[in-house]
Amino acid sequence: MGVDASILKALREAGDGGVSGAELAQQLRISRAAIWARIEELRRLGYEIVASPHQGYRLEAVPDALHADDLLARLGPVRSVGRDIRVFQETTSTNDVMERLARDGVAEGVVVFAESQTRGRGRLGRTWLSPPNSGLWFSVLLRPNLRPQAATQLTVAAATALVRAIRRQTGLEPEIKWPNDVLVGRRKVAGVLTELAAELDHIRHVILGIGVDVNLAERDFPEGLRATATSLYLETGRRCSRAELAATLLEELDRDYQRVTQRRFPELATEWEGLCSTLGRTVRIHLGERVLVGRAEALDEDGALLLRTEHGTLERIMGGDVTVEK
Ligand code: BT5
Repeated sequence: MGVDASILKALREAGDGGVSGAELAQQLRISRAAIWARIEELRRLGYEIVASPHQGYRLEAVPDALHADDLLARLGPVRSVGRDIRVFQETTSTNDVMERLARDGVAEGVVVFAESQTRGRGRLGRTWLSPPNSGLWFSVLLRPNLRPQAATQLTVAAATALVRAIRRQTGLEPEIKWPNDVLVGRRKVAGVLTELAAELDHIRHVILGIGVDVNLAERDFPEGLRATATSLYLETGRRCSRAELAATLLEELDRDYQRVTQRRFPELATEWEGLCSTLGRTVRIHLGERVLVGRAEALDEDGALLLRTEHGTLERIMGGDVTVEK
């Protein structure tokens, strides 16, 4: 952990009691002058750090911005996801940035956030709305030892982690719409884009792109999305700390990723099935030109949806667009 992350962590742990410059200097093994210089820099970034002769430094308020050091300081112990965090003010798409890092051979677990995306995307080249400073738009690089067909397990992991993190931070009860949507009150609040680089028999890397509408107001959504999309702010009436949610989300994602890599997918699938509003319903699935109608029955061991068609056959579905009929 870097110096700024360690300072923020110590300030947070000290709470109202504060922590003296001398204590910080001793903990971090740098001079008090160096601590003071870093505190000045953090203040410049918008952290309100008050200094008093008796209590030392106290963290009064944090900016509503994403900072890599702050996110690292908030994060509990993680095995892979979030070991390395990078934040950009603006990118085309965080998945593009990650693709370049992946090709450069960066280790798995790195996370790239952007405050805004100019070409955020969904599946099949669709557009993902990503206005500045109001959502979480990020990508995670994974290098699992899995067959390419099992990559859907990671979308399942991401959706489940999203539900738990949103629940922990807001008390809302989101639902999963297979394969990659997280809904609150039937409106989409988050989506997952899983991009894969693979050989025939093994995955080279997976980029999990995750978008969460956190503090978007009604006016932030274009007319065409207002009926189908929502934000955590619109659902709770309260602004949510993006940094806090991001840290929670990375912790939950790390946990579910371990379940996938340690071959504990059945456990994850059971949790997912309890959260998924698509199961047990009659659905229409558009797979390019093909349309299938049937009952969504369960997930198989790769994370594919098992659909009992109107003709009684069982089909394994890996992707596609779902409309719930009844
Ligand atoms: C998704 O695609 O739901 C995947 C979204 C993944 C976004 C993240 S953000 C970080 C990373 N970098 C990227 O460039 N992408 C990932 P799909 O199931 O195809 O849904 C796309 C559809 O959702 C669009 O056609 C719109 O109808 C709707 N939509 C677009 N922006 C939205 C938003 N912010 N909130 C809710 N719905 C949205």
